[in-house]
Amino acid sequence: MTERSLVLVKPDGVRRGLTGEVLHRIEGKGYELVALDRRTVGRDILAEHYAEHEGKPFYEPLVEFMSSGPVVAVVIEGERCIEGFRALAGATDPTAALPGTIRGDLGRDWGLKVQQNLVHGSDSPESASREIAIWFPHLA
Ligand code: DAT
Ligand code: MG
Repeated sequence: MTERSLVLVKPDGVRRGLTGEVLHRIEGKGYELVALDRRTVGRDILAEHYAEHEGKPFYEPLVEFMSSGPVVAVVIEGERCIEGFRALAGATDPTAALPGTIRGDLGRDWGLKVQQNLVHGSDSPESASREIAIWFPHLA
């Protein structure tokens, strides 16, 4: 079934000039770029986006990091693209992420409190529609 997913190139990815590389891998895989916007977001948007993680030990540093610079928000589309992008991204911990994945090829541990792992991708159809409504209300 054709579905949509919300992808973010996180501040570390934008800062390192890896936005094009991430988009290249998404397009190479055959997914479409439906919407794309670079923006710097504050706590309000991030609190909504990361609601499931509120109260966890990494939550505060995560919100701090995600608001530290611009992100590039992207809506992608294609058959099973939610699962497909998660496979492209690799495991959450960039040190453990397999080579061949975005995080495995381009990410590493920088010794900071939060894992700076370059990208976000929705993890289910429910998360995807919830997150697309936050970042691109006109597409919801
Ligand atoms: P993912 O981004 O792979 O979906 P997640 O939703 O579990 O992972 O967590 C959201 C982000 O929070 C993740 O990209 C990096 C950070 N994070 C998750 N678990 C962490 C941990 N144990 N220590 C530090 N940061 C963590
Ligand atoms: Mg997640």
